[in-house]
Amino acid sequence: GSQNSLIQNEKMWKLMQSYIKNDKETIQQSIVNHVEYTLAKTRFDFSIFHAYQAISHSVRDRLIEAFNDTAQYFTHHDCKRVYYLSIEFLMGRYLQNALINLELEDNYKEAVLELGYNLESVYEQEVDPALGNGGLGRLAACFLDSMATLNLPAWGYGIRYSYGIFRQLIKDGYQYEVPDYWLDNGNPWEIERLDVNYPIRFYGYVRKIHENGKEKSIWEGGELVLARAYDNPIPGYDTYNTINLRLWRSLPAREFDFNSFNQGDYFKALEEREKAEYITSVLYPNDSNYSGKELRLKQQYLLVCATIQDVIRRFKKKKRDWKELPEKIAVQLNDTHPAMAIVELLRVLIDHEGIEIEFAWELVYKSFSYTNHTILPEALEKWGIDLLGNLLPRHLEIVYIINFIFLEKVSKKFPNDHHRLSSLSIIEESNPKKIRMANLSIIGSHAVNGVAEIHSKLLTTTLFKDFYELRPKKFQNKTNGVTPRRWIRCCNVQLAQLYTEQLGGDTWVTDLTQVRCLENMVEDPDFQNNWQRIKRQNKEQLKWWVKENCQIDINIDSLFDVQVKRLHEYKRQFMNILYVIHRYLSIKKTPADQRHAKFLPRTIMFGGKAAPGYINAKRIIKLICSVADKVNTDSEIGDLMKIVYLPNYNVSNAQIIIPATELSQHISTAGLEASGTSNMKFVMNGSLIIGTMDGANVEIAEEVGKENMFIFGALVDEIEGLRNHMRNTEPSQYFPPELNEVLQKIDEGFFGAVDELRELINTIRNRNDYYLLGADFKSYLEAQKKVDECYKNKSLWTKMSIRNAIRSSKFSSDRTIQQYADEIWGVKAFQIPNPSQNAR
Ligand code: GP0
Repeated sequence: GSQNSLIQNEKMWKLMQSYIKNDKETIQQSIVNHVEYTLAKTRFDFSIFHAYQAISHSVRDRLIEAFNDTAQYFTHHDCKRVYYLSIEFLMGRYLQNALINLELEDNYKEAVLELGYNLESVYEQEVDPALGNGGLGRLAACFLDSMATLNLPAWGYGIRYSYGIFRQLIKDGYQYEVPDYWLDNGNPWEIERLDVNYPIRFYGYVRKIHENGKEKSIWEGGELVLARAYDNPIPGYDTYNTINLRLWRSLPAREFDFNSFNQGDYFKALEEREKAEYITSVLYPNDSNYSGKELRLKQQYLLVCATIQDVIRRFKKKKRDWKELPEKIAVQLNDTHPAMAIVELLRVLIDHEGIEIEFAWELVYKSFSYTNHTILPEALEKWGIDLLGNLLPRHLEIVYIINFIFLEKVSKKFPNDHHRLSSLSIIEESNPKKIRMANLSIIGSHAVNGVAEIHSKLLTTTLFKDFYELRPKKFQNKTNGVTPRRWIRCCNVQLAQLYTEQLGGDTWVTDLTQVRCLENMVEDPDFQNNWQRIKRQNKEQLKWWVKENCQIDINIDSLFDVQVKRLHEYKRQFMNILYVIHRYLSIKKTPADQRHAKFLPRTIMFGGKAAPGYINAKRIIKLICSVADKVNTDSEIGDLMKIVYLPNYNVSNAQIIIPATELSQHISTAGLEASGTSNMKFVMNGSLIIGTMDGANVEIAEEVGKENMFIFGALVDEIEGLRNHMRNTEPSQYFPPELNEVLQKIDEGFFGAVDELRELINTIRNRNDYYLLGADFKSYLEAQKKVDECYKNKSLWTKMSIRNAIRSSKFSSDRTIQQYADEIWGVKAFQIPNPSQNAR
């Protein structure tokens, strides 16, 4: 009865320690208790790994109280919510980030030290959760941090893969892929929701019935699996708000298939059930590349179907009219991977809730918005209708209906314009026909955005031109950003300290524009010295990392030159290594006694994973490693030049690499890198950029000034002309002589591995230099020359470095997310009260 539960409630309040205290003793007690009661280890003898586990559990306790209160607060205020749907979340390690956001790092440091461990070493115990490929997945992670920090009622939804992106080993210059079973030692950062399970159907058929003169569709048969929720608390900074990343895992459905069990083949029947677990086993390791596998579509639909059920359940908790749906929810699609959510929501509204299709459609597109992350044709998702219709028969029907209604409207506005109609259609009239997920996403959304000015512009003038002409107001730009919590405060503690000292407080962590005030320190010799000291210490740290992981000694006084990102031809790591070869040959041609006068020592570092099936990307790795072998063992070169392949580039080693970098390379063919986000991280950490006018580089140049960067290469408007020229000209005739010389050396077998390296250089020699290395090489050489000139002048370089960092505030993901909130989602902040003021 109600009285009973009231009494119970009162007792509960008394029992609950609301907000555990955070003094040193309480922290130590909670750690030691977890050693004993959670890990069942003795508190008198536990390893550093157990220390990590116990510490994480004690942090988890603190996260959970804020997490529960935040959820309750949002429900109580019935706020409009944002759902960020992404097939990838590249979170990186949690412990340090959680402590910093909870502002508990110092307390834990002290507490843990007295228990015999150094907190920094404890951080190293954590696996790197890598449920993403690269930029797109890491963007989603930065966005969660900003949404929590900005107190937005937001949740992320994704997939809890058992295997994240593979671990990369480099052996004899080749990439090997090792499975990343990251859950081996459990995961203290997640909360398994045994009670949150949704059924997911695949295959089957659609049965039509007639009710009150209307046709109704019933999707039945096929196979059922369950999606189970795993919640990952995401704390904001300088707020108690802690939001949620809900990840789905597939499990066998509880309903027995009595038939197969009764057929007597008990083991066969169990085997069938076990298959369900496989759906969310592995993250697809292709970056910016569509592979068209059925299992991938199953993953996408599982994410979408479970999420929509969860969203609708939450919406229905309160009795209200369906017309309120777009006022209560905003669903953001991170690329087209979760785009079936549009069809799924529509299906539920018409088939289950009995809503008229026109009205249901209005609710859907008002609720959805879509972010595009690339214009590369090979990345655009197009599902064959056979595959899609087989797995999701009702969805295919609905896609046809949406398309029909849409094209009707278009042909009224543009009569007899067949070209336009076929480019706007969701169906590509190829053989077999295909569903274009981008078209579906645009039609089903009220807002579509690119991720940098230049990219958004290209969307409206090329890829989505016809859609733009139809609905210009739908198209927006939201320039990407990165979180200053992880990418300054966590990874560059010294720089953060310097900022805090100079600005008299740490509010810059949530308002990065404040660091612009340091403009007047650029000329200050003390400040410059501090700046150089910090960079040097970060370089020292990377030197040790390289020693340990690559067995190479690098020269701390050399220029640290870094290109770390997924291997892709459009990113042109190939052009970088071709330049490195040229530099090497030039040193060799110079008389030994003049070399040190003519060349500045450089350490050139590469890092990044190649998709397992991407042959040219793997050949580029081989070339880099072959050149590294040659150069690093050449006694004439000494420490004038070292080349390093940093293995297994991931979030946690990015946190070491980026703060130590002095020059970073972002050299994609103009128009092809949608934004780039590591460029922002590098600039924030005082690295200079050598780069093309592409993606966010363009806006970085606007902010920090072109004179503080090394910009080179063809502009986006010149690309088409250059490509035509390339196709019509003998390469050796327009390639600069420096490039021809380098290619010839490779061709001669100077770096070994002749056969495969020849295949690689032929990709640019046979009039198919699609990414225009030949056209940009000359200006790349010139930009490199300027780099050397500037680096010679230490104080000039330092000033440029400072200017880059303090003018980078635009690229905080707080700015990005505030724009999404205001201009796309229409959501407001709801901050939970400080619990110390919270009279319960
Ligand atoms: C774009 F299409 N990106 C895709 C994809 O499948 N995966 C992916 O990571 C990236 C872009 O290449 C980017 O330019 C961009 O900044 C990022 O998405 C986030 O918008 C660099 O990683």
